[in-house]
Amino acid sequence: MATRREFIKKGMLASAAASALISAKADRGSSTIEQGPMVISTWNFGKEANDAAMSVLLKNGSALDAVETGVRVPEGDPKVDSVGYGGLPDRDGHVTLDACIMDHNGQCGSVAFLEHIMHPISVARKVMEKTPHVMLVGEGALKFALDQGFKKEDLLTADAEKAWKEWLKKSEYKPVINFENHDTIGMLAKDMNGNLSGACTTSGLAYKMHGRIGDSPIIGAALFVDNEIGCATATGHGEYVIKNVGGFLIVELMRQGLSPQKACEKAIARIVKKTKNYMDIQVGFLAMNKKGETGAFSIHKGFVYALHNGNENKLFDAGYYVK
Ligand code: SD4
Repeated sequence: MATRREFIKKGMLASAAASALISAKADRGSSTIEQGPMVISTWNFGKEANDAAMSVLLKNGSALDAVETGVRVPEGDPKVDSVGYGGLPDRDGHVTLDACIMDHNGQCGSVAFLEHIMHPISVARKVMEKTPHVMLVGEGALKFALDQGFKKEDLLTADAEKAWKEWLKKSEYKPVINFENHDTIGMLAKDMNGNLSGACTTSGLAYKMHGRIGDSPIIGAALFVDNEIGCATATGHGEYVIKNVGGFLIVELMRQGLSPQKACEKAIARIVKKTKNYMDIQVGFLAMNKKGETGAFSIHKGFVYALHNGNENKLFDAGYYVK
C-alpha cells in the first residue's frame, strides 16, 4: 500500500502536470485539472486564503477543514473591509456577518446577521456539527457562539468607522460594482480523497439596511455542494443570487452535463435575462466539478479569482458577460 508521503507526492506530481493546463486556459477563465487537491476562491484575497487551505489538503486534510481554514484568513484580517473583522458596517454602524459551510456528505451550517464574532465560518461549522439545525441568526447565533466558547469582540475597526461616518454625510445607498476589487470570499476545495466542500463568508454589502441578510449564508444561493457532481459559490449582489438560487442552479447544470465554465456562464445569462438593471449590478460565480475542472464567470469585467492546484497558486480574470 502506498505510504501517505507517496500518496501526497503523487498528488503533487499530478498537480504539477496539470498546472500547464491552468496557464494554457487562463485567459478563458477556466482550467482543467484531473487529479490532486484543488482550491478555488473569489477575489484577490483568495490567494492567501488558498495557501492556508492547500496546506491542510497537502497534509491529507479534509476539504471541509481546508475551506474553513482558508476563509478564516480574510475573516481575521482587519485590512479586508468586506469580510469578518474590519468589515464595513451597515448604515447604523453595526458589523453584521453572514457565513455558511457545506461538506461532501451534504451536511451544512450557516449563521446570519451575527455580530461580535470574528470567525463566523467556524460558528457555521458548529451549527452544522452540534445542532439539529442548518441556520442560526442574530442574537440566537451570538448566544450559541458564546456558549461554544467563541470570544465576543468589537469588529468595527477605526478605518471602517471612519468610512461609515464619511458615508453618513450623504447616506446615499448605491451598490458599487467590484467594490474595491475585493468582496465576499467563497471557496471550493477538493481533497486527496476526491471529496468536495465549500465555504462562504462576508460582512455583506456595505451600508446595507440593519437586519439585511444576503446570499452568503443561504445554502443553494451563495454555496452548494453535491459530492457526486460538483460545487459552486457566489459573490456580488446577493439579492440576485438568491432570486436565481445561483449555487444550486450551477450544480444542477453540471449534473445535466455542462462543464463548470458553461454552467457559470449559463447561470449568469439567466440572471441577466431576468434582471432589468443588470448593468448596475455585479454577480460572480465559481464552480468546480468532481474531476476538479473549474469555471468562473461574472456579469461585468473585474471579477478575479485565485486557483491553487497543489503546485501553484495564481490569480485569474474571470470571463464576463458585458463586453
Ligand atoms: C452579499 N454577496 O451580502 C454578498 C456580498 C458581496 O458584493 O459579495 N457583495 O450580498
